Amino acid sequence: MISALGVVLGIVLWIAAYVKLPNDVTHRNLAANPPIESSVSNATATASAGSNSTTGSASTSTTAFYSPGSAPKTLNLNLEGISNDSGMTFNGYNKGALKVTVPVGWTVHVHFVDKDAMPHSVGFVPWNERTGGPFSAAFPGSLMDKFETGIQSSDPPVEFSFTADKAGQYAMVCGVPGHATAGMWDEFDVSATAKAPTITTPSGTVTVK
Ligand SMILES: [Cu+2]
Repeated sequence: MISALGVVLGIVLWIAAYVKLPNDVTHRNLAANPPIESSVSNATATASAGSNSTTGSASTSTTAFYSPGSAPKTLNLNLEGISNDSGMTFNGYNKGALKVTVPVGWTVHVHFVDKDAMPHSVGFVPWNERTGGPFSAAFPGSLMDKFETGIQSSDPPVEFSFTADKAGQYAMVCGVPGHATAGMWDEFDVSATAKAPTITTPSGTVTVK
C-alpha cells in the first residue's frame, strides 16, 4: 500500500515538474506559441497551436512575441530574425509594419533568436538610421552583442535590456550590413503619455497588460 502511494506521488511530482517549465524554455518557444498567460495551459496540451492557431482569439498572432515583464514597467520582447515573402523581418514584420510603443522610462527586455538561413541581429537606433548605418544606440545598451555580425540559427538566444529613457520615435533594425536597407527595420516609439505598451501590426493595436 505504501509503495503504491509512492508511485502515485512520483507520477504527480513528475507531471508537476513537466508543467512547470523553466522560464527560458517558455521564452524560447514564445515566438511560435501564444504568450505566457496562455502558454502555460498550452504546454499541457502539447503546445500544438502555433502561430497559425485558429482559436478565435484576436491575440494569437499579434501577441505571440511579447509579454509584460515580471518587474513593474518592464516589457518582454521576444524577437526573431526570419525571412518570408516580404524579405527579412522581425517576427514576420518589416519596413515599419510592426510598431512597438512603450511609455517613457520603461525597461525593455529583449530575447533575440535567429530563425533564418542567414545571420541577423537587433538594435534600437534613432529613427533616421532605420534604412541604413552607421548605427548608433538610441539608449544605453540598446544594441545587442554581435550587432554587426549577427547570430546564426545555431547560436543560443541573445538577451539584453535597456531603459527607454527618452520620448520619441525610434527604430529596431538588424545591424548586419545591408539588412536594414533591404527592409529589416520596424518602429519603436517611446511615449510621454502612454500608460502601457502597445503593439501595432497590420492586424491592429493591442495593449500589453
Ligand atoms: Cu538581418
